[in-house]
Amino acid sequence: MSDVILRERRDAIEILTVNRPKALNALNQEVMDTLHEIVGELSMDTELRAVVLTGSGKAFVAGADIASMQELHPLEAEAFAGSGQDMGEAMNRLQVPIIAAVNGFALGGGCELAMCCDIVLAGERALFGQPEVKLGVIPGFGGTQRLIRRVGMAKAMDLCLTGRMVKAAEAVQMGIASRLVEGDVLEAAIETAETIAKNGPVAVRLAKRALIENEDVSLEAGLKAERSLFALCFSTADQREGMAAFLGKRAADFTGQ
Ligand code: DAK
Repeated sequence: MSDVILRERRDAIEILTVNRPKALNALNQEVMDTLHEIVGELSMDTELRAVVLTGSGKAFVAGADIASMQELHPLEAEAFAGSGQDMGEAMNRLQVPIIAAVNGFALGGGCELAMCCDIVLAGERALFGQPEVKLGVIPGFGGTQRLIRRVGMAKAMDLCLTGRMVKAAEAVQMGIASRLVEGDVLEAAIETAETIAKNGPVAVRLAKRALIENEDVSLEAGLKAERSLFALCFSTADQREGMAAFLGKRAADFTGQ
């Protein structure tokens, strides 16, 4: 089994660590294929409640692997970008939330990978950026598109055209990251995952779906989808348990049914 992604299970939470610290966890084909495969495996895991994604050493992920991209033919580059984009879509389709613990550099493909996560926690040493133009290329794993949606055109242009890095506080203020964490960002991500794991499992999955699947639709279509997913909650034991527990002034014991 490849060790480019380390896996640790803590009850209902899976912790994934991109593990190529000598190359600042740069994404080569092996990392992307392994991550994609793991996400596929996790999609069948009914006990899973949340995933945490982080990097070994001083980087989250410092981008796509420049050494393995250097000699790409345009069609190979298209396939490489395609596999990165597919991996991102698989992360979005995973029903449970993925929390990025950004412990250091999140550049290029690393920033794009963080933006494929549902919650992005930025540690004090986190640095985000899309420096591809410095290498004579543009973001290829969805960076331009996900940035526009997260931060708007003006800021997306600034980041993609200058290639400058932004620190955690600015990344939060821009909307790339959800929250700045002082102290151990991985522990904060695990705590966030544990908080999510205590909530109604079906509701968490449906809330992620309501947000992800309707980002690009009209308000009217999004509200319609939300109504249907809200109604679906009322077919679950979790809804009955959650409301009964509240009214009975006790903690809910959700079964994920
Ligand atoms: N790829 C490969 N190796 C990398 C790397 C990367 N992205 N980033 C760092 N490394 C390696 C360095 O080469 C160095 O290796 P050794 O020399 O020790 O063998 C080691 O990691 C440590 O890096 P440094 O010595 O440079 O460490 P520093 O602390 O001094 O600097 C840094 C850290 C993050 C500022 C610096 O390493 C850096 O600027 N790295 C490159 C960051 C970057 O440009 N990232 C974006 C990569 S481009 C597309 C598909 C995808 C993409 C684009 C198009 N299509 C096909 C359309 C995506 C592109 C990218 O992500």
